[in-house]
Amino acid sequence: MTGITLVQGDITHQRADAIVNAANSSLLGGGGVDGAIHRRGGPAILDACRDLRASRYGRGLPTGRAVATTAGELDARWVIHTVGPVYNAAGGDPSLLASCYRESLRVADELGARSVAFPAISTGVYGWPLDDAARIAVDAVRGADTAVEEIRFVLFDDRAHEAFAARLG
Ligand code: AR6
Repeated sequence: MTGITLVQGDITHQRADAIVNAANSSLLGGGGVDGAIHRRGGPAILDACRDLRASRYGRGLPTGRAVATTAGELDARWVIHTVGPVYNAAGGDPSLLASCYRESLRVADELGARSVAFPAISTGVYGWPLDDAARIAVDAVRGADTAVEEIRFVLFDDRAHEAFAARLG
């Protein structure tokens, strides 16, 4: 049985087996949650990301995919990096956003992670409207076939928390 929980706060202060990062294809850091994870997790995460760029993901991590590294100094065993789709004037591809959640859970299953903390992928710099992103995220994790026991959405601000709470009912 998978339980879905919701908390408001900074994901870098969470304890979980795996913490998901809303990264970009370069895997080499950025702003938002990505910047916060690298800052608090320390240089081991960036080192592991550089190794991935030098091996499996020479051209970067494609949108909708996920890959794990050490969690460095975070209170977690792994960071699972995933790349959300950008939302622009033409909209965005919801199947790619759903894929971020599904692929992250697939990687979590491979690792044997029991608890996974997710941020609201694509809802910051990448511009995805919160209510729609919350619907896609909740539907994706509810529909996932996973052995993860706790899926925790960690929402940074009131608006995001309300949007996810409304979807979870
Ligand atoms: N804990 C939890 N949620 C957070 C935190 C935090 N510490 N910081 C921000 N958020 P974003 P994206 C929320 O922009 O839209 C980066 O530069 C934030 O309020 O982090 O997927 C990457 O390198 C928002 O609701 O990710 C990429 O280039 C959500 O996390 C790009 O941004 C996602 O916002 C990815 O954009």
